[in-house]
Amino acid sequence: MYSGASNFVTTTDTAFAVIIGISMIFLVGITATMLWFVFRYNKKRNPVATQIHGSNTLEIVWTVIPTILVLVMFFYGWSGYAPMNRIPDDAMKVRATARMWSWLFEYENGIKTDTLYIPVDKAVALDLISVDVIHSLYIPAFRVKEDMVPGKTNKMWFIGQKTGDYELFCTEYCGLSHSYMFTEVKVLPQAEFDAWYARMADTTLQAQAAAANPGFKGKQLVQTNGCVACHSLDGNKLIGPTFKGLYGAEHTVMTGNDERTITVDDEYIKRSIYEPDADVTKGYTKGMMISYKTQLTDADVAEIIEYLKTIK
Ligand code: HEC
Ligand SMILES: [Cu+2]
Repeated sequence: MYSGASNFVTTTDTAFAVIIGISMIFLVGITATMLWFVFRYNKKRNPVATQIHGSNTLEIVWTVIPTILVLVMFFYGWSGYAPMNRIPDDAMKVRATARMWSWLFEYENGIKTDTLYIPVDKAVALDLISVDVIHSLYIPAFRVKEDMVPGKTNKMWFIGQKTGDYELFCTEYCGLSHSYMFTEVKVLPQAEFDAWYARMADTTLQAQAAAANPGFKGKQLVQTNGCVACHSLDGNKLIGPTFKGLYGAEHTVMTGNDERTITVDDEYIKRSIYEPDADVTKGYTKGMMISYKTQLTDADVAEIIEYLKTIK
């Protein structure tokens, strides 16, 4: 509690402390009264019950005190919640996209990542997009959480006040691999963030890295498009077949109602990405993978193929 990781920690934790405090007073008070009554008014000690009819004082007391307590809780809740809806004008904008089952963060200069990098002590505003079902973005350490609803752009903002890595995950049960929807927020010192931001946007640097490592660009595409939520790189079977050793492997697939054996080559991979349901790999479910026709160009697919060749 009160870690100060974001600007909303103190108000949220205070609201919780107040509510828990009031609840504890009632828990202890009511339990003690009950025990006292069992002792004082049992049949042996108090054989004849007393009937009480009406008491204005009592009624006023049990109306006014709870009303005040509820208003106190409301006050702390509201004063913590209201600022969450007032996004500062100078906030850095990031578009956060959720899909089954991964995250994508897009910055104003076009950078795309699967991890949220932010500078310390700077307001960051997220546009929350979902491309399929309802997800919910939650950063526990920052005390922020907001649903991501298809067709609607919800917003969220915060200031990361301490450098470090924090968990970010989906809290809306969104299907089979919901538990894979986690990533990190990396809060960096401003200078380090600026360096990262410039490096990621530097096309010459990116091109050099790509030339030095075959599959470099494809690897980025596979990460930012969330393929690894369903396809492992280490041979494990997830929702889809593993990418390990995929290129050149012989697979049995269902094409319509026909079973046939194919060799995984460029053409097959391209077809699998653009029309996943055309050939369904045996042992896997049709309709799980969406078509990436509108999201990945032919050039992107070629990069992905280069990358898949490297995972042996
Ligand atoms: C929601 C889960 C999911 C995501 C995300 C996903 N896939 Fe798939 N993928 C599957 C499933 C399930 C299959 C097997 C059934 C089929 O062929 O449609 C599959 C099949 C494939 C195949 C054929 C594999 C084989 O062994 O025959 C390739 C290639 C492929 N996916 C590539 C990708 C790429 C590249 C991405 C990211 C751009 C991606 N997938 C994203 C679930 C997913
Ligand atoms: Cu989700």
